[in-house]
Amino acid sequence: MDDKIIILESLLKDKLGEIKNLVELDKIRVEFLGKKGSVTSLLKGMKDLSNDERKEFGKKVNELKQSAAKLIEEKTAELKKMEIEAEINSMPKFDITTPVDLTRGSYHPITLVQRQCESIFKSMGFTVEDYAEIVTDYECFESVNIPKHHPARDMQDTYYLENGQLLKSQTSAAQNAIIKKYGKGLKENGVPIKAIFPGRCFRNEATDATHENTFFQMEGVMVDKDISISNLIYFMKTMLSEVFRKDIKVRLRPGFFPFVEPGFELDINCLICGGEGCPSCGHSGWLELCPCGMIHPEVLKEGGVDPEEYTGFAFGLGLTRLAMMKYGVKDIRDLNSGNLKALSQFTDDDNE
Ligand code: FA5
Repeated sequence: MDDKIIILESLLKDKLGEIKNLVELDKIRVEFLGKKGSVTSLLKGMKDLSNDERKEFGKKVNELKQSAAKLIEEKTAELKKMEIEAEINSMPKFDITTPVDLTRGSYHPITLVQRQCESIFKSMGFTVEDYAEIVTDYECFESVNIPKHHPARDMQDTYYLENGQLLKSQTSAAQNAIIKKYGKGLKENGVPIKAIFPGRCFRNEATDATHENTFFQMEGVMVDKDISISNLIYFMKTMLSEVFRKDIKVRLRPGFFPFVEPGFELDINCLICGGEGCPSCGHSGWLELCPCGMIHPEVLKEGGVDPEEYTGFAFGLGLTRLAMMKYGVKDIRDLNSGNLKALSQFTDDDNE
């Protein structure tokens, strides 16, 4: 009987030396220590032994059980350690000393034209203002002379939140706040209101080569005594000649916006087709770029400025379309595509 104990112990050691993983180890555990395992079955042969022999043999079988359990426990720890090391070795290596590729980042073309326009207007004494993207109905429409149910709202369907707020459909949503903010300085110190406010706009409309549901505009306002259409035209001309640095054809035609009177559409001759007509300009040869006009007296009044004493102009430049024209991007949707290969080819040479 003792021989059987010695043989089993050496067999267990041999098998433990060969196995490579925890699944195999578990099979061996069951084979030796399970209810029907070899160690347990040793006890079955004890019935033929005398009392003293049975006592002695039972003690030895228990010792074998304990030593087998210990050997299996040690093997379990060894195999777990090996598995963790193998997992670590299979992970991609991160080398903190690898040099950073500084050439990767680049400014988005819309950021480039926005910065350029900001610097042009700053050099002409305008401040640059930031404004919210989520606004109230009052800010976006009512404060700029578009009361509830006014048909002009149909041209600017947008996205509404459950609390009644909305994603601004035009940067004109900031006009009232800007006029209020700087109106005090105008009245008390005679400092003209001169501000631009670029921002992201949203419209619930079908997209095509010149229309996106998310796009950028840059609004500008100037209010002072004796501001006229001549001032408006001067600033528009200066802005366009600085942005393009070459002669470009523009046209000014009447346009209706409830917050200006008179109102104009300023169109740019399509720089993609040279005015011949193509999908980028809706085959008309012209692209609506920067509607503008003289601020409506009601809008000045709503901002706390007396329209009898002061006048002003406002414009709403389509920054995304400006980026299209400046960089020759044929389809506006490419600008929101996130395609880094396409978007990283533009430089900020103009923003020195
Ligand atoms: C307006 O949004 C007026 N708030 C502009 C304005 C401001 C007029 C101040 C007078 C005084 P309009 O909806 O036309 O107007 O948009 C202005 C410009 O934003 C357009 O000429 C165009 O360049 C750009 N734009 C409008 N809708 C889209 C669109 N879906 N995708 C890309 N650009 C757009």
